[in-house]
Amino acid sequence: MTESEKPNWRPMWKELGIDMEKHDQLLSVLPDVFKEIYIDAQKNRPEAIGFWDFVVGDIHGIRVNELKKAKDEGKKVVGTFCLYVPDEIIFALGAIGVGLCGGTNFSNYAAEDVLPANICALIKSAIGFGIGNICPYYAMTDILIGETTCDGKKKAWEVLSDYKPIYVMETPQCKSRPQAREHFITELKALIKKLEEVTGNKLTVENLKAAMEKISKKRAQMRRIYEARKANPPPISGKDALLMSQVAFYDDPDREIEMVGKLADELEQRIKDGVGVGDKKAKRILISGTPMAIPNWKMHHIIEKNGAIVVAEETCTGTRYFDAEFPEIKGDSINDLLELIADRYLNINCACFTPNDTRLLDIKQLVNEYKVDGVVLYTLSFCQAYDIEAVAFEKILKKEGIPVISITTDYSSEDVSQLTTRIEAFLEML
Ligand code: BJ8
Repeated sequence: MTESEKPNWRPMWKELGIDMEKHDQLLSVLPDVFKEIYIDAQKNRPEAIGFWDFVVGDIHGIRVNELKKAKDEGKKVVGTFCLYVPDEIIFALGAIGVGLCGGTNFSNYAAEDVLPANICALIKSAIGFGIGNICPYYAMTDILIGETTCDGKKKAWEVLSDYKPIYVMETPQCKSRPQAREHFITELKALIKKLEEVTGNKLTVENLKAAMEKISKKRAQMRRIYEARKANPPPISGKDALLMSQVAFYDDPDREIEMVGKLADELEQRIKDGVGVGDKKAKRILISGTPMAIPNWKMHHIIEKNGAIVVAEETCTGTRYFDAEFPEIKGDSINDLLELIADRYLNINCACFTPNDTRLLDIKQLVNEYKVDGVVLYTLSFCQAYDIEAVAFEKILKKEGIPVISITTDYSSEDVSQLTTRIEAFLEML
């Protein structure tokens, strides 16, 4: 669809109460940034990635319109901010889940009066989008689901509750203890009760199983993309793989299964044909740390602009999204299925939990499987959980002979030249 063929979405945005002046400013910048980073800076991209280019070009268009239509038909839209809130339950109850993490400092101005200056960029961005009425996805939500992962988020939900209906799910802090599983299942049941009230639908073994199968299929297709990235040269850039993952948070799961599947087919064919992005000698980088919500493409761009290729991300916009899986979707009761869900979700290794040694094991496994030359430990400023783990992980990885660099940054572009210098030196050292 060309620019002139695009439907006029402005009446929809106005109807949603979007701050049009700010929204226009945002949409006047984003396409240029995207063009610079994705279209102009990359060569030999897979053809199927055109779908994602389109999605970003129409970021507040077709998908928002789909949500609007679904709402007109009585469906509810549920906004989430963390992988620990199971999409399976949301979709089983006939609602639509959309990930709302913010990846740009554009919305910070709206959060400045309600949040301290020294808070993680992801929280500031997400809260700014919510209360500044800039994001149509927020405007579409009937309820937001927060969670008690990091302290910043916990307190941010209190702020957000003045503007939007929000329900907070309590995630256990010591997830490896046996009682954590029990506690998480109790919390899942409370979430179900809340969402049943909101949607007017009842959770059944059948609808939960169907949703588990659907969301699993989506994760399985994403896993294929990552499998393909193990090839040398990788058939897709880190930037394009990141984009695929970022869009998966808010797109329709059925369409994702289809489109990610098509992309995976193409990547597998490219590997057979010996087609890749970059050359075989390019340094292979693993990024590990805090999630990169759309449009946070900064780190990948710096690394790939300097001739290396990001081959995997140990992040929630990377392997943590799809790594853990149900062994088999079977059970005769909701309880049986919730046990499967709890086990799958408690297997996500986020720094908000203690102990979290399994994350280090994941990093080492990825280094081996993806033949990684160097690890970038990526932390958003003021994210204490990931920052503290980065200090320990850097020491351990270095001791084991794995080259590593620790980067703490935010969404601004002020440190780009400084980061570029550090990455260039790191790549040279590899
Ligand atoms: S499962 S990583 S999505 S909590 S970067 S807001 S932790 S101060 S996003 Fe996360 Fe769930 Fe964990 Fe993943 Fe806080 Fe850190 Fe900010 Fe973070």
